[in-house]
Amino acid sequence: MTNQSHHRPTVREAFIRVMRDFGIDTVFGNPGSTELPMFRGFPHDMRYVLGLQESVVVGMADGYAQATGRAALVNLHSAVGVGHAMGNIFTAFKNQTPLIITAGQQSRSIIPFDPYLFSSQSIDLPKPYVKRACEPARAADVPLALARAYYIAMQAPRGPVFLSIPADDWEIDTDWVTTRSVSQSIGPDPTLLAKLSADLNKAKRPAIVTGAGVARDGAVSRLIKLAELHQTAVYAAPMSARCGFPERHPLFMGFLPPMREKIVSLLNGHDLILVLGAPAFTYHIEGNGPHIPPEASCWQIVDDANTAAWTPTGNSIISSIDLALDALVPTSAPSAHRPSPPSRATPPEPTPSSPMSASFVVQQLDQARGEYDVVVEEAPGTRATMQQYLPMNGEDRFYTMASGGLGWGMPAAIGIALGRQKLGLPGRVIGLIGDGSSMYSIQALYSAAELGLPITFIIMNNRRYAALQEFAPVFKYQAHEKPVGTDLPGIDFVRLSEAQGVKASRVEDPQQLQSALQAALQVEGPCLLEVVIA
Ligand SMILES: Cc1ncc(C[n+]2csc(CCOP(=O)(O)OP(=O)(O)O)c2C)c(N)n1
Ligand SMILES: [Mg+2]
Repeated sequence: MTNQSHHRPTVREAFIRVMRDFGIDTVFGNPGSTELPMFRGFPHDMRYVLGLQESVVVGMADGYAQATGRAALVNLHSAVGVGHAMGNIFTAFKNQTPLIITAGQQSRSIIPFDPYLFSSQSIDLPKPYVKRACEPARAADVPLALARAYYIAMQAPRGPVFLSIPADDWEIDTDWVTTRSVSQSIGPDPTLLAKLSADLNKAKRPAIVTGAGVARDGAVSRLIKLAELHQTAVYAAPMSARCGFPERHPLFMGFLPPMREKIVSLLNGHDLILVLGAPAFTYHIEGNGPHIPPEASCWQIVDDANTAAWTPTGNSIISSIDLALDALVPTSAPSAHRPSPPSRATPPEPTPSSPMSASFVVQQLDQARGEYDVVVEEAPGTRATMQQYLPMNGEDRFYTMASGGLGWGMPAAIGIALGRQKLGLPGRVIGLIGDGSSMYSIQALYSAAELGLPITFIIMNNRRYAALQEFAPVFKYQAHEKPVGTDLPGIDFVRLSEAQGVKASRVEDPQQLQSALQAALQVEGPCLLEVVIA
């Protein structure tokens, strides 16, 4: 991996060579004065992907990093750019997406005079939602800091790393950096794993709860093997951001909600619960009592030591999921015959109505979509409907955000499409986005048009924040009492889209939905379909 030249390089030259050594040929950014020196003489074989607001920049980079499995490089403008980006930096942290986020800083020579655009506490600003934040003490150390940022971003648990770079650093002489192989995965403790294996072999009715970590580690086919060997029921972890098991598999039992009592009742009857690549459990509302059925024991495998530490019950093994399953599958020998778990009930067939129901739209989308298409979802009120009518088929077919922060889905769809294009993967990206959610980073459409990627944005337009209205009774709202600030009438998504260069149409009539969906899935580049629902 090392490269040597005879002259002493500038910081810029050494930085770009570190990027090349790591295979980074794309920069996601929104530039300002303090970043201009970084990009002077920008290499012709590298690509700068412009986002018109920093939430878009980070969301695109997150999708790209997830699709390619490699850290993506982001460039932001000083404190203001980091501020705009912060919501999606939080999301990247929760998604465990490897990002190297660079931000320009004012020139070192004028920092004593609190200059315009100076970020006075540059490294504190993105904390605590980055794994490391650094402004190198010397200009010459910037390329070395980039290499360290890459290793940290890629180490389990993966996540964003922040690097603040003063504008006058780029021309300084430095030395070439020798990049190295640094391990990224964590292997399981063999003693604990043997104990888990023995417990699992003895269990009478085990269940597996699968989270985003399974897909992140490319371990879905290993998990299928383990589940089939043990005839375990498989549930998706609450709020899982990826598809950790094919949802039409006979062992798939459905989705756990983020509510303690409901999880306990759904898992009731299982004597061992093995949670893979997920917190046990992510809650959204208050709950009481036990976290798992009283007669069950719990095992967890996660790559995040912090999550393992707060888990309230059972034993946790800190490990990458692929390595843990590689060790667990060969020792699988269930001691008792286990009957196959009962198959899931099929949901009722939705009927066309005017206005259309979300379930009818999602079921029609299931019929229209292609075999290799990928769904990126950010439509909170449609999530449960999607889980019923739009089953996903494995680790690179479904993405949402793990954080709960809206404004990620539109740009992430673009980054995922770009990453899939780089890997030469087939299929379109379908962005299933709520009307409210889309507006947090609607400028993403401009980037989609610029890049000409095969993406179909489907805006589920119910003219409101339905999820919040539906959540209101949890906080003791009466049936007739609507929370303030939750209606969004009058947004014209067709014009918003066309104004940014993305073809768009609207459908209200259930009879026209199927043909509208098919047309929107066949457009050459990006397009948007506004679907008016009840
Ligand atoms: C950044 C951010 N701000 C506010 C919220 C709170 N929030 C959760 S769901 C929701 C409504 C989303 O509306 P929409 O996308 O139209 O989906 P719907 O609920 O109507 O299906 C809001 C505002 C959030 N999760 N993230
Ligand atoms: Mg809505």
